[in-house]
Amino acid sequence: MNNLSRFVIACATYIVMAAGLACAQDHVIEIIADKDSRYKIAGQSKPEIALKAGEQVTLRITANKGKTGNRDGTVHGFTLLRAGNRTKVPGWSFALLPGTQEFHLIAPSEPGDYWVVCTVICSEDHEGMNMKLVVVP
Ligand SMILES: [Cu+2]
Repeated sequence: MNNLSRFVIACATYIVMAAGLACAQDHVIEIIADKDSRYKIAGQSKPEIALKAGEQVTLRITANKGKTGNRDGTVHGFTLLRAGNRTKVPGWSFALLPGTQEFHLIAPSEPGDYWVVCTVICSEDHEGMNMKLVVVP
């Protein structure tokens, strides 16, 4: 093998590794907080999020106004609770305005079951606006 081909292979290896790294750090989840007071994820009949403990994740949430909303313009909420004791996970509570917003987050470090709940009275079906989130080791 000559030097040039060694160089080409080294470059190709580097590019593949860099691309892999970029993908690993760019876990994007698209969520709709919809007008019928339900969270939705494209391709899933029941919305559920799976994250690796401590991973970087981007939530891209599109909120569509239901029948009611808060006076400050927020139409839905998104708050993460630990399933066991219903306590809030710090840094995981958002007020959603109509339209699309992105949140750059770190997944909880503790594996287990979590619940996302809406915190804005968005319609008479608001109580049912939740979704499971699972953190795996
Ligand atoms: Cu709600």
